[in-house]
Formats: sequence, C-alpha cells, structure tokens
Amino acid sequence: RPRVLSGIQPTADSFHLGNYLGAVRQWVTLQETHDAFYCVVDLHAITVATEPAALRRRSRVAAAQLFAAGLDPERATVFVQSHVREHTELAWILICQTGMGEAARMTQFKDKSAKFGEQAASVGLFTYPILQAADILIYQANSVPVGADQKQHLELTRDLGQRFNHRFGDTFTIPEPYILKEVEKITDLQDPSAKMSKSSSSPAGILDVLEQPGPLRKKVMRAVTDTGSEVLFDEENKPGISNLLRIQSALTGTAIPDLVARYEGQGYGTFKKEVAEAVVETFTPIRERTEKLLADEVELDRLLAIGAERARVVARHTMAEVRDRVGFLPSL
Ligand code: AQP
Repeated sequence: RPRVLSGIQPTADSFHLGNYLGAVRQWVTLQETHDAFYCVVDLHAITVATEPAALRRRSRVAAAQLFAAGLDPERATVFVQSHVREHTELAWILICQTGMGEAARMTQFKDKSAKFGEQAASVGLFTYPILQAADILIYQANSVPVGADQKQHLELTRDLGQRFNHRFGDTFTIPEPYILKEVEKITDLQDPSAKMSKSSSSPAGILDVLEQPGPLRKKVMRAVTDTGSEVLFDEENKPGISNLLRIQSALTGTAIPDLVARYEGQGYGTFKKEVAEAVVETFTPIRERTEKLLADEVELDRLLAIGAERARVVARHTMAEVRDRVGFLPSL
C-alpha cells in the first residue's frame, strides 16, 4: 500500500470547516486505500507562544476530533508528534541542509510573523517548514493530503528530500501533494479573499466543527455576499457566494451547476439556509462523538500511545539509516 502522512496543529479549541474539508475528510477516505499516518503536530504549535494547559487540552481535543471525524485507530496510525522524538532529530539534520535564502522565501512565515513583527517571531516559526519536511520524509510518505496553503511547504519538502538523496545516497521517498481543487481553499465568511484560519479569522468568519447549531446557522446567514441576488459561481465577482457553493457542494455531494440550477430565482436566503443545514448536519455527529471521546481521557491517551508506538517503528528505522548516511558514529 502507498503511504500517506499529514498533520494538524492543536492551535485552537476546535478545527474549522477549512481544516475539515481541505484536509481531515480526505484523511478519512485515504485510510481505506493507504498505509495512513496522521499526527497532531504539537511541536509546530509551540512555534508561537502557547500556554501549557491550553496546549494539553487542545492536543486531546484535536485527537478526539480526528477519531470522531472517522479515523479508525485500527486502520490509521493517529499519534502526537512530540511522542516520536525522531521528528526533531531529523529536523536538525535537514535544517543543516537548508539555505537561509531558501527558508526565508516561505510565505507562511512572512504572513504569520507580520502579525507580531519579524524580530519578535521565534526561530522555530522560521524553521517550521523544515520540521514539517522531517514529519513527512521520516515516514517515507508517498502522498500528503493538505490544503492549498501548504503547497510551498510541500515543494520545500521535496527539494530537501531530493537534496539529501543526492548528497548522501537514496534514503527518502519523494512525496506528492494530494490537494483537491474544489476544497483547497475554503475562505473566511466575512472576508472571502482570505482563507478561513484558526488564528487569523474573526469569530464571525470561521465555522468551528465543535460549535453549536445556533451560532453556526447565524454565521452562515450573515456571511458576506454581494449586492446581487442570483446564486452563481463566479469567483471574481461573487467570491462569497462561490465559497458557499463550494461548501454546499462538498458537504452534499451535489455538483455546483446543479446547485446553481436549484436556487435559480430564489435569492440568497433559501440558499444560505440550506448551506447552514448541511454544515449543522455534518458537524453535529462529529461534535457529539468528540464530547464522548473527551469524557474518557484514559482511553483517548491509550489510543494515542498505540499510534505513537506504531509511528516510532517507522521513524526509528528511517533515522538509523539517516544517521549512518550522514556519518554519525553508531552509538553502541
Ligand atoms: N481554509 C482552508 N481551506 C482548506 N484547507 C485548509 N487548511 C487550513 N485552512 C484551510 C488545511 O488544514 C490542515 C491543517 O491545518 P493546520 O492546523 O496545520 O494549520 P494551518 O494550515 O495554518 O490552518 P489554520 O487554520 O490557518 O491554523 P493556524 O491559524 O493555527 O495557522 C492543513 O492541511 C491545511 O492546508
């Protein structure tokens, strides 16, 4: 079976619709056909200041949501990144293969550090994409299901893998991005030019998986549209409506042209109401299952320990080879 790897940051008390449609839903599908590894990337979360109690809580909430969304611990290896120490070891080795200029080109660092000023940003935030490359390469992943915002990081991962193979001999599988065009960028409900994001969207712009039906409906009804009244897919002139059409299509499995035909002459109200219902119907069972999983932390931690054990076997195997290739003496 080809191998798939992806990760999600425990940086909020819930995933949002962009995380779900852009990534997590594909993870669930791919566990059927791939040897699947999915991690809660807590080492990435600390690249910005994080309160320890919040990190602990959010890591469990993130893991619970992954299981609640349909990941099966029997079929997929779900684990917490910091439980597999080899990620940080490989990251260091890859950091030493990365040019300063190459790292400085990463746009996510520029965007995120702009919020508090580049001088105040941590070196960890700067090296974030290299740790991500280590996460992927260490499992010899063939495929990485992510949203469009991760394209550049995936390119860097491929470059670093190829460079290492070239310098030290064939060691890493070079991964391909797995990005579904239709859901690669779900946008903020209040600002359809920006991606829906845990850290930068306003509460009104973001639909959280663990949110109650009332606020979810309200936010969809208040989503920014345009001065027209026709439900049409036109990303340039109707970015808000186009985003809602994409969401409705992905959640209901109905093609966009069929949705456009269904809402012809009906205005935005009916359309938005049905988008809201599709969101509530998808999120409610996930929220209920997440709550149940969180009620038994011992069991949740046990599932994560099983995942970590399976992940370690693969990571240790790769690292033994990497250490030797780089020229480190064996530690007897
Ligand atoms: N709006 C989005 N549309 C489609 N996919 C998205 N993803 C994130 N936002 C969207 C995908 O979700 C996965 C996990 O994301 P992450 O937790 O690693 O962090 P991120 O990409 O940085 O997402 P956020 O919400 O903006 O988080 P913060 O604010 O913490 O940085 C990834 O595959 C991502 O592509």
